[in-house]
Amino acid sequence: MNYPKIFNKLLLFLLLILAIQCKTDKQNALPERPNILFIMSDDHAYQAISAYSDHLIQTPNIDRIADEGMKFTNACVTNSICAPSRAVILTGKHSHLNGKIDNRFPFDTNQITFPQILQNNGYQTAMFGKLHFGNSPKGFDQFKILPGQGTYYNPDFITKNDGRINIEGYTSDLITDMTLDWLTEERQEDEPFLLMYLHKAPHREWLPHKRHSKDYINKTFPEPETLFDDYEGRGSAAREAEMNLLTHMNWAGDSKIPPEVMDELGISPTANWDKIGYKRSVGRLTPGQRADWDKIYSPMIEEFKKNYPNMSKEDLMKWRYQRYMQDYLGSIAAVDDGVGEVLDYLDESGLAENTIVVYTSDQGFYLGEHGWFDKRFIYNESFKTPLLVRWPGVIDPGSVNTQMVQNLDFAQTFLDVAGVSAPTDMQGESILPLFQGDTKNFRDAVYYHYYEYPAVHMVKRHYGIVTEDYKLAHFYYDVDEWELYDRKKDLNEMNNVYNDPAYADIVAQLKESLQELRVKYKDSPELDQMYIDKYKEMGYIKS
Ligand code: SGN
Ligand code: CA
Repeated sequence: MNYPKIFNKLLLFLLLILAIQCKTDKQNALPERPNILFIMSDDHAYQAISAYSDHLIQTPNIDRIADEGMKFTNACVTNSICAPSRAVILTGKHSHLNGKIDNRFPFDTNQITFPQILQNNGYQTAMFGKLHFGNSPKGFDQFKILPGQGTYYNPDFITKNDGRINIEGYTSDLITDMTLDWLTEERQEDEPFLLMYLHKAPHREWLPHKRHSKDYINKTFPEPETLFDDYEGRGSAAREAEMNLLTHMNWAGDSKIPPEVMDELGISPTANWDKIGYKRSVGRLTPGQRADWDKIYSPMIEEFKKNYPNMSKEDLMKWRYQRYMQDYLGSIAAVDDGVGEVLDYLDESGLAENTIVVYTSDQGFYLGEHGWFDKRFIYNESFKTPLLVRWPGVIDPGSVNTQMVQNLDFAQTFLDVAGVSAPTDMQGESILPLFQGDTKNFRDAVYYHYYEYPAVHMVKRHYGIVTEDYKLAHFYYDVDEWELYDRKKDLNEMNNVYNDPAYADIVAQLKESLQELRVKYKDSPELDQMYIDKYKEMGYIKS
């Protein structure tokens, strides 16, 4: 049919209006007061989530959140260590302001946290699993938390209603069960919820459940390119850190060589808590659990006894890497199972539609990169952290965001999605616009500051600035060293180009921006010194 041209134009115009309308509808019509399921594991490296990289492990359930939601590839923390990260998440403030600069300083419980605000605004709140500090988290209608680091088997829990209890079983499964029980038995139909489901795994000492260890103990994993890094391209902090798989990982506590076998082979402990670590973890098993454990671990120990006398340093490093991966990845498998069960429950109960699901870790972790385990550094594996978010109808399935989001942003993001205004002294930025695909006007640089030194693993104090392209860090206290990495050209951060004249302009610009960030976030040389002085007061360092 031949319409006059004016009709075609009119039709085009109407279609255009309709398209614009649909887009604004999607941006405006946010579901009101959605539920928030915040899942966090402890020390879960993004390298060990198949949505990020499938060379080590398949995590099909965690991947569902990425497939049905958004994967953040540049999510990072402000201070790569457990308790400080959690304090940043709860308060929405950097460590130097919330005061929990390291694992040892107390957390000031008079501070306002986002769960308290949500609770005051009609959210039902619950927390299960590892918090790491305190024994009565404020702002929760219900909680069962592990004391301190918690244990892998037969854990104690500090509970809101029944004091301290002990439960027999595998901790990751128990935390999942508590979470599911709360959803089925205690959740109020007429209130939105904030549910914090916090795994202890895969934190050291990496004890998998037997349903996983029986397979993982026989697997062989690809080695990272930098397993034998000599740190030549970096500064003294990398050389002096005590995180090396060969020289600092515990033989008994971590590699699960029983103390008496160490003695038999003449292996010296790598630290004075090496053998204690084994007694504390494997020593906790019930006789039945221990029999299952021995059945699975004995062949590995026998094989090692046979081979050890002829192993070179290089062989030992490779062996320790495999042993580490078998237990570390094996203990992630139960986390993935648990996430699957909880996601299934959300589907079956119809809650999935109106629930934001977040999966993250308190920081990243080294899986043999640069020869290391542990975290702490501003370098990628520890500075970055996994972040996957699903929100049906708001976040497009399978989307990817590369922006510099931080654990500092959770508090304001959750308050924003709940329609509650955040206290003005919170320091993050809501990432809600990023969920909706609006990537403009978001920060392009983040601030980082690590303090716990001298202490276990001996990672020197440092602060720095990170953009999508560069990373500039200043190591201080017992050194005064700067490092610059070109994040696009040097993916493994092997070459400190701080003194390369080609980067002189970049260094100057970044130093200026770093100073601006220090001022913006209210950090300063005076605060740096104050926290050093506090270490002296507490006897952590000698004056
Ligand atoms: C323990 C671990 C360390 C780890 C810290 C902090 N040693 O001290 O390896 O860095 O916790 O971890 S262990 O032999 O006791 O396992 S954090 O995740 O809590 O920050
Ligand atoms: Ca941790």
